[in-house]
Amino acid sequence: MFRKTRPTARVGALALGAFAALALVACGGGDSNNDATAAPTQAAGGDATTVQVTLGAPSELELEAAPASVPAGAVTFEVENAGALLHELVVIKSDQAVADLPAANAAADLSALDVAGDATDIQPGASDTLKVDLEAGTYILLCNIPGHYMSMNTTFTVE
Ligand SMILES: [Cu+2]
Repeated sequence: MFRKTRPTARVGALALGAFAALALVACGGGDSNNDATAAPTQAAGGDATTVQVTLGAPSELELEAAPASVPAGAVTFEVENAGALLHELVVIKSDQAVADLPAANAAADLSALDVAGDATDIQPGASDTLKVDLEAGTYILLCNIPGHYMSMNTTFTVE
């Protein structure tokens, strides 16, 4: 039972030899590290731009986004709640000052605003992903948990 026969061992050795030969060809065929420098160009071809959004840090009622400006098109917001409270991300197309946004119950009145997308109910320590298609314009990213948006906001530009 389970006797290793020489033919099997020989096939294995041949396979290893072929693999090694392929690896050598791959290494000699070109510097694969060059692919990394080509990535930004590929992004223009349709891949979504990624924006990192941090909620609840460096202090609880703060919202940070990087980059703050992206090209129009598909945008993926990777949202992390680094705070101790429930937070959320709402993407609003508006060139108003945050203080001038229509408000209700200590929150922005989203029914009166142009909301491009949101990622709600993000628990402390949790993350969420929001994918939206954004046209050029000025946006406000904010957390609309009652009492939060006046300090948890940032301006975001789509060019
Ligand atoms: Cu919040």
